[in-house]
Amino acid sequence: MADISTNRENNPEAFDEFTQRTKKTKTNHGDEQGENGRESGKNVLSGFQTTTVLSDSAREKTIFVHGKLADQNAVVILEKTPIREGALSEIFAASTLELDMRNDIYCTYRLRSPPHLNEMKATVVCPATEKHVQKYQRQESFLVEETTDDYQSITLPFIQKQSFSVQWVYNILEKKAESERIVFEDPDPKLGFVLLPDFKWDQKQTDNLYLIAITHQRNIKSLRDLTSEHIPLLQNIFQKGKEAIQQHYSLPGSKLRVYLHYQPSYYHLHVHFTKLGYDAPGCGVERAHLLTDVIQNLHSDPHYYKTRTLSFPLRADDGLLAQFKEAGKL
Ligand code: M7G
Repeated sequence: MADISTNRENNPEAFDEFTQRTKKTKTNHGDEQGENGRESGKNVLSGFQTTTVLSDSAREKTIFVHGKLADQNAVVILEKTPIREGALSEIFAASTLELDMRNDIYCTYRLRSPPHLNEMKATVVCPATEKHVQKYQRQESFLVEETTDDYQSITLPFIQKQSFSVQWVYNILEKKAESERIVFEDPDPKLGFVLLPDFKWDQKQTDNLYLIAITHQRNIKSLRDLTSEHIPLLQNIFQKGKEAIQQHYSLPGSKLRVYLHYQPSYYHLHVHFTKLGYDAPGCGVERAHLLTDVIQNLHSDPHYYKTRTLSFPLRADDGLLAQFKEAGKL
């Protein structure tokens, strides 16, 4: 794998250069649609040079690519977007059809729909750190059981040194990015949060609805930090988050899966809201903790998450896994 030396933390100028370049593109074309890389007109990916395919899935219709964008390390994720029911009549009326095979009552065709009905979602991380490249690389996982002592002696020192930057989270809270995407905000500094679409969701249909609620409190890293003192915050997120989703997307709470990840990738407390039935990445039992269970557990034991052994999966080349192995825990 290519050497990953640039990142936002150790090379802010490089990050700024990419941001400036994309901002300039917006101005030049006067057709701005949103944040970095989302502007129409100019293709900021035209010079992307692929180094490796990190993973792909024919079933999910996704490919994760590592490469270079203007000499900086970048990860690009391409994903074919779902077919919307509302687009069906146009797809049937305006596409061309080429017969692949016919057998009795069975036919398959190549259907070429008009380009606007055949979009891909492209997510760009640039400059990407080595940790981003690892995150998106297909890898074997191992389940780790973390005692409270393990958390203090292994996990906490590791995440204090090596976790992803949460600058993007602060940008959202300070309205420096994605402000137009905010669905709901409770500005209370203790109980408040911002609810907005997760960047995995293209917002074209609610089948794969995915929002995140980010707390205004900045000192809660993860589930491990929660105590009964946070119950009002968690209840507030649960109640108001569900109400806002009902209002904006007409989906009742009974259609939502509301949970926290342990371990998260970003150590600033946030809650995931996904549509029940959507097999969202990371919604499996080994990583997702239902918010209702979390609240109940804290009711029954104020220090539940401070004292319990918690299990979670780690990918083969995760530095944290190496630390657990070194400590003879695996
Ligand atoms: P997580 O549990 O910390 O990690 O969740 P995960 O990515 O391994 O699930 C963080 C969530 O924030 C994920 O669902 C990400 O897709 C989402 N996310 C990450 N970033 C960098 C952004 C961003 O810049 N904007 C938005 N809206 N969502 C993001």
